[in-house]
Amino acid sequence: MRLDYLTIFPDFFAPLELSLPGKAAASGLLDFAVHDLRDWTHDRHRKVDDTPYGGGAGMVMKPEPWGEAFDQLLAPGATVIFTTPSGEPFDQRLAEELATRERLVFACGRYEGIDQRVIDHAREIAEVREISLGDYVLNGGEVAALAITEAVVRLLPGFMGNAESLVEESHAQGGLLEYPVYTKPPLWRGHEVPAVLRSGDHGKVAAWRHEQAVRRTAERRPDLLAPSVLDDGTPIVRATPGDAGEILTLQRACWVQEAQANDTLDIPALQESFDDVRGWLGEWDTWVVRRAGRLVGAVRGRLEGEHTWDIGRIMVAPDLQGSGLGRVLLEHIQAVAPAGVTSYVLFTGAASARNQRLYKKAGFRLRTDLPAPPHAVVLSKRR
Ligand code: JD8
Repeated sequence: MRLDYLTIFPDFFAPLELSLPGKAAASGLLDFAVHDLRDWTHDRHRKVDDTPYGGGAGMVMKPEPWGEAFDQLLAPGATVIFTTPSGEPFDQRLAEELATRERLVFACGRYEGIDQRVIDHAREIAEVREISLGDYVLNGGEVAALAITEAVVRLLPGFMGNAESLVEESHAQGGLLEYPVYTKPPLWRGHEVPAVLRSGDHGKVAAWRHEQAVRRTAERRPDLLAPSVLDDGTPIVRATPGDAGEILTLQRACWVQEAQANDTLDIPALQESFDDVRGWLGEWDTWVVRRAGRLVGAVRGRLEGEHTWDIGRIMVAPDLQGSGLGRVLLEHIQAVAPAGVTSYVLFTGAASARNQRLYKKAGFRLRTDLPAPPHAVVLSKRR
């Protein structure tokens, strides 16, 4: 990847000299250059700004120096990034997209901004992205260019020591915030490292980390938990303890049908009490769907070991069965499985033909080699 920076403050990019070269040179993955915009002025004052048409405070950057700089710098296939407070929000998904480009040219403005014709002109000759680092006002585009550079370059293959860690990160895969991390000593200033992390039980550690990540995200960034929605816009949201009663009611309604289909009442979901439901709501990632306030669907998932996502209790109100809600709940619970999950497992009634059709259509396969609860069959699917 080739990176070019156009700015009236080239020294702003000195940090690149620190962070990039070693790795870049070593891997041949990257080269970069910083350019002083004033190099494309021809007057003795090297003027890059002028007063705004239409009046108002401050100065605007003149178009001519940019035009001449682009004439020299913009080779075919280049992507020009104008960092601007009025740009599209920068996030991990955009970083992953920009990491696929061969050449990025950062146009870093100052003053009140750059003459709009520079952006319009650039769009005629190259891919242009106007990107904002965040909803706050900086004095120029350089800081944003540096931040975008770090977020993009670290995604380049061979750049990060262990690519695996990229998968687990916050915001990667539209995911959860980081779980808390600890290192030695086990006790520090009266603060202990959580015992589960020193248990050696990888399954329990993975489950604790996922539960912590979910809790943090719900507390700090509920927007990241934005529900996926049904075709009619109905959201699938995380269940709360307050949903326990309705979940119990829906569960009983749904498993009466399972009991009829499998000719047995010996089904845990049918036997559970209100407290049982409240109990497992704290252990499973549970999602619900409400229509006109009525809880009409639910599903749960949790880690079994390190890499298996245990799916269960897919419930759809009897009057809505056949509407596709079950399929959407099954897709959703797969989608929200943690990054490290490599397979899904679930079980249903041995005589529950409709459920088994739904799961097989979704790519699950019967697993006669795995132990199944009484009157049930197990199905699994690789992620
Ligand atoms: C480029 C000039 C300053 C902005 C008048 C203050 C990005 N997330 C972000 N916040 N601010 C910027 C940014 C600010 C810039 C320039 C980016 C060029 N300014 C201007 C408009 C109001 N002054 C940014 N990315």
